[in-house]
Amino acid sequence: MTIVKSFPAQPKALSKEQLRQHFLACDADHNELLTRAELKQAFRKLGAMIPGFRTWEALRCADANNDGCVSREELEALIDFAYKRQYTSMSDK
Ligand SMILES: [Ca+2]
Ligand SMILES: [Ca+2]
Repeated sequence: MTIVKSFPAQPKALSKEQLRQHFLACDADHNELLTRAELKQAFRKLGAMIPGFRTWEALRCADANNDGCVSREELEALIDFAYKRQYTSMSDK
């Protein structure tokens, strides 16, 4: 039996809790709503290749009342959406 050693340099995907903290931190004006612009910034920091497209996808998935923003009630769906994409960093690049 071969045991595959875990590769230490392999980045670990962010947990849902980390993603929650990240999205809350990206609510720049603290109005408890993540606007399209705030979401785009959030996905850019997560290292998304095309943040604008991810934002569009995320809103389609999480924006239940179609107001173009993610509210606190809709945040869980947004976290699920981001979690499935296995983002590994919250860099400021
Ligand atoms: Ca906001
Ligand atoms: Ca909404």
